[in-house]
Amino acid sequence: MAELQGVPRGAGTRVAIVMSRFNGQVTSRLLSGAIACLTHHGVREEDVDVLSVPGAWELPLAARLAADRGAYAAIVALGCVIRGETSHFDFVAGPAANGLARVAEETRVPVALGLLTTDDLGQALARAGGRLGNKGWDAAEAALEMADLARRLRE
Ligand code: INI
Repeated sequence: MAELQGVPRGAGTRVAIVMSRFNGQVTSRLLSGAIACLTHHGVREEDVDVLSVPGAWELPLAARLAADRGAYAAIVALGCVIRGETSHFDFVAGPAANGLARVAEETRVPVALGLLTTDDLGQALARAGGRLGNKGWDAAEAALEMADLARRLRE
């Protein structure tokens, strides 16, 4: 029996981060966490491209455009949808998450979900470098692990 698990190896790994500017005080912190994680694991700064989009709704298309370039081993998607701020939370958050999953499945480029969906700003900040960690870091680490798993399975 073979057990395969990727490890977050950054050296030589090209990564795209797609980040939404909506709720920017949260997403900028997710971005800092993601970049800190990539650097921690040895990803070179010149191997990271950050694609900035208006809101979470735009994340799947940006991820698809990035995946279609064929240049990135993984994509990290960062965003923040706050229920209290929108009556169309469900129209944005669900499709964004589902769309990102579809991009990963259809292109086979791992897409990590660093999309916060919270009831209020406090919950979001707690997960963006606050007392509950930084989901940007977590997403970046998952992206590197999945990139490595994909690499191993191709070998
Ligand atoms: N986009 C978000 O990323 N978070 C939100 O909380 C949000 N709210 O509250 O509406 C949001 N809306 C914008 C949406 O993602 C698109 O950018 C916009 O509809 C233009 O297509």
